[in-house]
Amino acid sequence: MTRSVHGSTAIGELAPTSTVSGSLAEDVVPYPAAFAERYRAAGYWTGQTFPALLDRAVADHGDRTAVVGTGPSGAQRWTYAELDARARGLAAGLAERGVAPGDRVVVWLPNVPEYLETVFALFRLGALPVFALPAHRGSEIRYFAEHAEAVAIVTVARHDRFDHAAAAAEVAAAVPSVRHVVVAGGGELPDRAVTLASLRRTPPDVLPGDDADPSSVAFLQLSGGTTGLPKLIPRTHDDYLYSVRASAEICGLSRDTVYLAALPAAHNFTMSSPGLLGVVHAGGTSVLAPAPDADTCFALIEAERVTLAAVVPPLAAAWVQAASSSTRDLSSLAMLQVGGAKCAAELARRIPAALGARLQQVFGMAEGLVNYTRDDDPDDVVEETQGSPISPDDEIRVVDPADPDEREVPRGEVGALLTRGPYTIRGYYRAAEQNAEAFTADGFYRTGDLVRITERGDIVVTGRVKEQINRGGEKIAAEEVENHLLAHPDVVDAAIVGVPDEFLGECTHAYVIPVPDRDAPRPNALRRFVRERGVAAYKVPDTVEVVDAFPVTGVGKTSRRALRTALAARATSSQAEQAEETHP
Ligand code: AMP
Ligand code: DBH
Repeated sequence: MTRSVHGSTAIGELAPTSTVSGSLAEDVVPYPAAFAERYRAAGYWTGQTFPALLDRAVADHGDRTAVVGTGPSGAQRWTYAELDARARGLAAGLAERGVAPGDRVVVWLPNVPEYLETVFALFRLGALPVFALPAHRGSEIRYFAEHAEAVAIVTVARHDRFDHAAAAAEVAAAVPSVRHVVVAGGGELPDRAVTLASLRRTPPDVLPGDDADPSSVAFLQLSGGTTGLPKLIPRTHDDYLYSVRASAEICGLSRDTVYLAALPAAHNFTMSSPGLLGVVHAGGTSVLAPAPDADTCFALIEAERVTLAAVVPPLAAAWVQAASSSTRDLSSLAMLQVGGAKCAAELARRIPAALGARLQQVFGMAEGLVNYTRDDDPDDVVEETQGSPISPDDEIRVVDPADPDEREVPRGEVGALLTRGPYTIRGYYRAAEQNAEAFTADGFYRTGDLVRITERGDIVVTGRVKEQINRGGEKIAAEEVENHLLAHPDVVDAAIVGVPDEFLGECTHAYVIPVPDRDAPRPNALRRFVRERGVAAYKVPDTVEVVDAFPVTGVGKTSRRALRTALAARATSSQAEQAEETHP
């Protein structure tokens, strides 16, 4: 008998069923039964779980190096067997502290080997990691902890001149569900925090996560978001591991792969496209870069004979530049993946010669759909498109964004991208209201991206319809930053827009309307105000301008489009002025 995982839910019906395990049932929109059956029948969903993924790596490659990196206790190099032993030991210690299957745990770690230890410990326990980025600060961590009712936060002491442990302890004091702060590494710990090492116990042979339901949610990933606060993305074992295995195959991973994690480990790109988990699937080695700069990463590529690395476009540009004067041996690097934001064709063309590596463009999203250019694609496709989907069952619709009925545009024309498929979520976590906007009635995710499809079937990203700024691959929801500015007592209104930037692709500009008859706040003071509210540095507006009024739309809403147009016009005219100065 097959396991009845999605009960009798009809296609398109969004009501959750009781079949998603544990307390998550009301919080998650499951795949409708007919789709789940189809994805199983097609062989995409195999019933594999995260603990089983590691089991297989240990069985097949136990003595091979799984992870290389520098953690709080120095340089580390662990085999698959060692990684698993650590993860089991930590799982046992967390269980002893009362962390139970289904519990949510915020993982707030930089690129240290303990990241993998922690993530697999939580999988072994059946607890759900909530993936925060190292750049996040107190206000974001607090929101994740509150929204997911997390029971613990796992972090480091000081990193990047910031005391993560102290910030985590503050969140724990403010959020009643958070009972534990676990710190990888030693040093002075805040009250209530314990070290990760002190938790390790002799594990039992079987841990609760070892028989997890493969259709249940395994973790919560973050969305860059378009609304006031980032949304949490529930991913199941079945759907995510399908995307990982298929990505590993598309990218030709093997046990000889040495993958450099240059971007944050918790980023969906680094984790799964094919990323750290693809490497575990293939039995290869992951090298965790403590920082993404060319000096750090080129040294690691040389020392570890790295074959594959993944970066965002501004980083690719910096590496291309640095390569011309670097004496490092980069000859092992066979492929550089570029994704997270649009890679300009000029940059794409320079990569192979500058780095001696093939380029792969990757257009993905934590919600699901991932597109790759393929190894046998012609050069112009690799340079000028963002590739094609992983799965034959990724459904793509390109629709007229102005049409309330969302009718498809003719092939080749630009439209808004909607998608549905075997590893794309059907809804955000605990977000009924946002789900009504972000998903169609028949379960397509509205990506917010503007794309066109080439004759050959490749996707070209041309822009977006969502209120989000892509600052070199780091996504910023305009509304979230506006809300921080609005908290300032001298501000009556604020609007954030993206402005073109040569290096980052886009940076942020804030328009602020001050309270009348008071001294207008200074731009730098407003930037500091936002930073001191405890948000990731990349969200602090790059520039701030105090104005009397915004343009408004017909219905009286602030028109970000009009603000962008005004800003673009000003940039063009000032460039024209500069051009006149240099070429009279
Ligand atoms: P998130 O939903 O926060 O995971 O961010 C995913 C978004 O990043 C996509 O919807 C795109 O807007 C953007 N993105 C990712 N990769 C690319 C790429 N290669 N080219 C253009 N945009 C990209
Ligand atoms: O930007 C992204 O979110 C992203 C980019 C490349 C992603 O989630 C992915 C690959 O899986």
